[in-house]
Amino acid sequence: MPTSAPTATPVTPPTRTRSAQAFEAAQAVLPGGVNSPVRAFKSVGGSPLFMAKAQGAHIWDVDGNKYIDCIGSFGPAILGHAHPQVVKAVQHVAENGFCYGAPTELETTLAQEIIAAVPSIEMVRLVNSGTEAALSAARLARAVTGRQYLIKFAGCYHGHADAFLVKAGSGATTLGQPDSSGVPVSVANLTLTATFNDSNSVAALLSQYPDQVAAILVEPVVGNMGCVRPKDGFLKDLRDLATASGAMLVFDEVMTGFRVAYGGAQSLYSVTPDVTCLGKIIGGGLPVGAYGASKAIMQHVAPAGPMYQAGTLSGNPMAVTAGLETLRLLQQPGTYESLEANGEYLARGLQKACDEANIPAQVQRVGSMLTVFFTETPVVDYESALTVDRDRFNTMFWGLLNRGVSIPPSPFEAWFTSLAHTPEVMDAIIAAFTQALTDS
Ligand code: HOZ
Repeated sequence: MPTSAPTATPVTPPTRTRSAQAFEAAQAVLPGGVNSPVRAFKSVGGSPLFMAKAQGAHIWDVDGNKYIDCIGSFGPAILGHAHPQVVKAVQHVAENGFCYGAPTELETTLAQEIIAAVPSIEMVRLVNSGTEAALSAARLARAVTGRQYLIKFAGCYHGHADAFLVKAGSGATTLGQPDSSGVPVSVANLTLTATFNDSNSVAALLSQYPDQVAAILVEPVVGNMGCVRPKDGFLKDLRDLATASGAMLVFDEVMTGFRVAYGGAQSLYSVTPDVTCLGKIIGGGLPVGAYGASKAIMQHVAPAGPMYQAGTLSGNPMAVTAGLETLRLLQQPGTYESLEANGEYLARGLQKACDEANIPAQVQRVGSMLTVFFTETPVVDYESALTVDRDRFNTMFWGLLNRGVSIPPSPFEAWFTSLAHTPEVMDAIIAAFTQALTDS
């Protein structure tokens, strides 16, 4: 029974006329009015907010309303928005031209930083997005092994390449389109799906397709069906299964790289994949991706080897500079301790609020990634993620937004907090959440 359930305090939504007008205009020229489906409010209803600026832990919409931002651009904004040192560095390089179609020394420096941080990487290729990183990693695994099949996990999302839009999480699940139209059946048939946190499901596929699986791809901490932790031993089991079967283990650390620990989930859980995908934080908010592995594996990539992959804007000076400056700031002592302590404080506060209101919820968190799942069942895989109470989520989403807190418009996304999310900011989120629990 509730011990100290808060009294309901109705809230008056702020004016969002200009956002509504902006959405109207956008819908005429952009499919669904957005450039990425996860930004749409299709599953929560209403029009998306159009944003004007962001600073630190806060973001402002075009109507001038201020929100605490718990989206963090879906991952990159780990320092908080518009960190002055990053802004200054990007301004400085911009004055020398935006991109050259020729190599720069900056790219080598970023590669050196990544290699020093991420245990599995001895050599890295910079690309422009997490999608590019994942599709290149799959091609690399196929090139090295000479095999065709991929194993992914239901509810994991590795960007929007054809091979991965099979039981995909993130916006694909939010919109009820985990298998996309337009993906050739012959391509989709090469992607086998296993159950996250169930290594037996992987073992079964490997024995069903002996010597045919090129890669086992996994988000080592899932962010794309909401935040789902790996059970003890699960990642190690994947490592052992990959080694025994000759498949490559690919960690998609686009979200978790430099987020759950400086060296990513592989350093947090001490499991070394063959190939690692990165993105988000390593571009400091500008478009970037990367994939890396041992030198022996990466020597297969053109022009060193026969696997072709290329990009006009890959390694452009602005994105590389934003990434480099971000990594340098993350190296300051206490960074990850602070992200952990403040993340834990937030998660405890949110769980306590649900418990006291007698509302079934699982607040799941790793470091500064977190999801509130409104369900009685701990979420360990896709099936359990789908048990969430979507109506309650929608009420919470609007309750928070109307009280000045912006979270992803989907129950199947992680919230991302930053170094700018101080305990005072967390208190404000918890207070808004506690009040929002009384909404109906
Ligand atoms: N993985 C991100 C959200 N789950 C991608 C963001 C996007 O698709 O725009």
